[in-house]
Amino acid sequence: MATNRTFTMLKPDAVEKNYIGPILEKITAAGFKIIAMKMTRLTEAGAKQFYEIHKDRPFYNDLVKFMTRGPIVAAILEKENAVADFRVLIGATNPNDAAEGTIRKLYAESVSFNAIHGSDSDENAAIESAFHFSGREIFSN
Ligand code: IDP
Ligand code: MG
Repeated sequence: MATNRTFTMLKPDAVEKNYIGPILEKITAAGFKIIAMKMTRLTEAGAKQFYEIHKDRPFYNDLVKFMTRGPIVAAILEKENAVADFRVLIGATNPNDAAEGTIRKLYAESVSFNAIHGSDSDENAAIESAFHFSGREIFSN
């Protein structure tokens, strides 16, 4: 069966709280294979570009400020049905609405500071992956 890919970032709040290990454990235990990964920090211009789709939303400036306040961990994940299965694993955007056992339920503090990103489509997974990784940083079979 064909595998496909999604893109994730462990956001600054998760890195600050030392949740990199537990979150990666949840991701790999759920069957996702890490095929690219780095710790990095978004610039203001980078965060604005990454979240450009939200530029007219009231929370846009706060989101850019949050996403640039410290390091993130970016990764590309491979699994059958990766995009949809990963959205289930991370849970709803607002951790108050997230299902028990999801990463946001366990590790997010609020809708603004919600620990983790997951792509919402195959197309965006490809765009977001290319934003962070060059071809030779991606290790797939
Ligand atoms: P998603 O991350 O679950 O796909 P989006 O609607 O794409 O959610 O929003 C992107 C990010 O913007 C969220 O993960 C969260 O960090 C932030 N965000 C979304 N909605 C709100 C809000 O109502 N208030 C503050 N921040 C928000
Ligand atoms: Mg989204």
